[in-house]
Amino acid sequence: MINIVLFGPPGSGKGTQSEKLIEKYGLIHLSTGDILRSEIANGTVLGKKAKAFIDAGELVPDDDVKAMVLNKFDDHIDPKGFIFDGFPRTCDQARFLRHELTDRDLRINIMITLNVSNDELVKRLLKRAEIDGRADDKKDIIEKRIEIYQNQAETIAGFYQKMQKYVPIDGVGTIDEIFQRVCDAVDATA
Ligand code: B4P
Repeated sequence: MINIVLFGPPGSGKGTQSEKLIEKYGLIHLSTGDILRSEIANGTVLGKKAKAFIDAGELVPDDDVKAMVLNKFDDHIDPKGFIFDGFPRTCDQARFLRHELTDRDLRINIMITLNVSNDELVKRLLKRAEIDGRADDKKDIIEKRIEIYQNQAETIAGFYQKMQKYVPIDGVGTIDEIFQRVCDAVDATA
């Protein structure tokens, strides 16, 4: 069983690399961003609450995200493992994940951080905005999301460094080049 945390700033390619990892390793994809967007599309109570935070480039409150993860988690205790994409994003979420995994006799094998320069992130997300029209992919909101990420990044990296699970990866290059780097890191944990 492999459990992977995929971390990185907005637009670093977490979702993109997750799709390829799922295909290769047969893992369950747990993307808090995707779940939140689906809650919004379905007009649920959580979706209505989350929309205001996401559109403003802010993080959705920890308690809402944790409850949502717990639901998804218990639906799929898959022997092959999980990709936690965009989760945890705060220290509270990181502690919660460790606690819930330990309770189930599971653990994180590796935490991968995709490193990409701010200029490249803005460029990618503005390009995505042209295709997807996501409300949070506007220049000022993107900059705010990057700033929020940077405020949390060191603490989260430190959390996984202490557990000897932290692996930073250069997130610039072709999607396949980055995927090869990610796979090398994952395979090295096996
Ligand atoms: P997320 O859905 O996690 O998305 P993201 O950070 O915007 O993007 P990601 O890194 O997945 O980039 P992608 O592969 O799409 O978060 C959205 C919002 O939800 C957050 O701001 C927050 O409000 C909320 N949220 C989510 N999780 C939360 C949590 N745990 N707690 C609280 N709030 C939470 O790539 C971006 C673009 O780049 C794509 O267009 C892609 O095609 C392109 N791209 C990818 N790799 C590339 C490459 N190598 N070269 C060029 N372009 C590339």
